[in-house]
Amino acid sequence: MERNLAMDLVRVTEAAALACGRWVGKGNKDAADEAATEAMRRTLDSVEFCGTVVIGEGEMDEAPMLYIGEKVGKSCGGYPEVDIAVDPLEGTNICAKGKTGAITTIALAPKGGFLHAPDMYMEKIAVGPEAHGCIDLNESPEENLKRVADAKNCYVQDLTVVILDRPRHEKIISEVRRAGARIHLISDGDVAPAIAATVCGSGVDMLMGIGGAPEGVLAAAALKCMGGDMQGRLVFMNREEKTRARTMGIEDFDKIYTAEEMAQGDVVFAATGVTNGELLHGVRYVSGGAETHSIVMRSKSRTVRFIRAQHQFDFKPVY
Ligand code: VTB
Ligand code: MG
Ligand code: MG
Repeated sequence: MERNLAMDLVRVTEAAALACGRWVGKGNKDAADEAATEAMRRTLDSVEFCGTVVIGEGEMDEAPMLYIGEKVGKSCGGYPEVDIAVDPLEGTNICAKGKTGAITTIALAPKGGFLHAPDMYMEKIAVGPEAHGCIDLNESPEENLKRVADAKNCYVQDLTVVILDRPRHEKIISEVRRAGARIHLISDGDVAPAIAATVCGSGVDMLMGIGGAPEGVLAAAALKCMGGDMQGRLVFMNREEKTRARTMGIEDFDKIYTAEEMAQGDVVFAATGVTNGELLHGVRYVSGGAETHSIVMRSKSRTVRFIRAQHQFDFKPVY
């Protein structure tokens, strides 16, 4: 994978954001998700690689597009073989309600690079480069906060932790509060805040709590490119989930995965904002077109690009 596919991938997330941007606030999360998925699927086929979706919209029988195992990309003759992880619209509810933090996202790894995370929960902790090596899912929130504050040379009271606002997080929320840190409770969408934790000045220092496992792998790809640190541990709700995980090659159910273990090799990550968030601006409509704001990066070079693009609808395929 000598070619840098980053620019190709950001065009894919831009197209998805422009497509679902039309559905912001319209109360229809499925239509928004479908629009993003369709645009992503269509634009992926113009990219010169031979991709296989390993994290996607579900199994073939439940997802018409970008299902696990689906081949994407221009063709397989001579192009690099890669694995693809997508969440065409991360934060479907956010988009439907016009709230903050929805993004479109994709990541790419050499064949076999991504943890094949089933659609289940994952406990996560993520921080930026300054606190690399300081986090441990086996430690209490208080201990993790202390270590991160030390590493960042700041007070625990001044750290901001993003946590999904869910009853399952009651304990972690009260522990973080007891430790004295600030919390930003979000309704959905924990990929963008994990990445925001690695961006100096974003206002986010840490992500903690339980969210989707596929999204955990996407976040891991991004954090690896940015030198951030992340740990994830699968959370099994029942026996079926364990059976399913086993069929996907997961043997140690208690394993704590590092970002490096979830996204191995030379990975590329791209995301575009759909609604405004701590990491990215949402799609903004202007005279004759729209503006998008994206982040795109590659682990090999650790180059992180923020891209503001102006799209003229008269000169583009219809979105
Ligand atoms: C969602 C979604 C997040 O985790 O909350 C999901 O908004 C799982 O949590 O972005 P619930 O089942 O409680 O909704 C994420 O998908 C991402 O990890
Ligand atoms: Mg999705
Ligand atoms: Mg999602």
